[in-house]
Amino acid sequence: MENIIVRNDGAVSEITINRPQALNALNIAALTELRESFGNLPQETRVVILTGSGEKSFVAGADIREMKDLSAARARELARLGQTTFSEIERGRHVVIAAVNGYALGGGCELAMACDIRLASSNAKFGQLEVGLGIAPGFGGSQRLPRLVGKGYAKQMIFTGEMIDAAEALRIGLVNQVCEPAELMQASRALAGKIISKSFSAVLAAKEAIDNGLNMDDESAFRFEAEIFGMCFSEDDQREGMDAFLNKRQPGFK
Ligand code: DAK
Repeated sequence: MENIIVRNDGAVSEITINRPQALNALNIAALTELRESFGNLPQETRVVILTGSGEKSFVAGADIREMKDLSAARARELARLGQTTFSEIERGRHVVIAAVNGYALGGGCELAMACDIRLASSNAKFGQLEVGLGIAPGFGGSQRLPRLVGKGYAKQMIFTGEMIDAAEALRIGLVNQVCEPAELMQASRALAGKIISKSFSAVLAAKEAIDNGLNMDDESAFRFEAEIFGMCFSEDDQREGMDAFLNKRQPGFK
């Protein structure tokens, strides 16, 4: 692949968007490869750490040079490709940690928001800059940002097109943690390590309950949670986890 680097290490895979000449902006080729790289992860991958190459940028948005001359039909195609790729990342059977190592702008901010958890380096900058280019967010930003930070702040970010820094992103709940740039990958790997030490079937069940439940009314969401909870009892990990606790030993999950 030309624009994406994949490194697999047991249950953890690292996917790096690698277009440093354009601050890792996503063109159609990079988006297509990104989709393929998630689709082709090895069976044993449980957690994916997604980052950008270099120390300056995670993803500086969709590739403006490529987008500029798109016809309306190609723009719709691009939007569908971006939306499908991001939805597959969000709904896939992996936990995805965005290690935001610099600019996360436009489509880059939207990509980070499609991940399950976001860690940021202290030099990271976030923004939905689209209105300055004469467009509205097209890769899910108008939907995911208000769900993460609330409608008021999301509207402020989208309507002004201003960037916010990592400290502000932490304050409003857009990121989970801020680290020194040199420690970002180490912190992401440590978090991945904690997740893979637990029952993965239970982690995925919880992911499904959280993601689907957020789009339901309370009554339906609680019923859905009960369904998911019940399904855990048909997994070996439930018996193993509880037996290990009662016998004062460490669980050996599947
Ligand atoms: N696209 C293409 N090239 C980019 C780029 C981008 N988004 N961002 C940076 N680059 C390129 C620059 O053109 C420059 O290339 P050369 O001139 O060296 O050839 C190189 O990366 C280095 O950038 P700068 O020289 O500008 O670096 P600075 O440190 O001075 O500034 C910056 C860094 C991140 C502040 C600046 O590059 C910048 O403002 N970049 C643009 C950020 C931006 O506006 N991003 C949001 C893009 S809008 C949709 C589909 C998708 C979307 C919406 C709708 N539909 C189809 C419905 C998504 C939209 C977006 O993501």
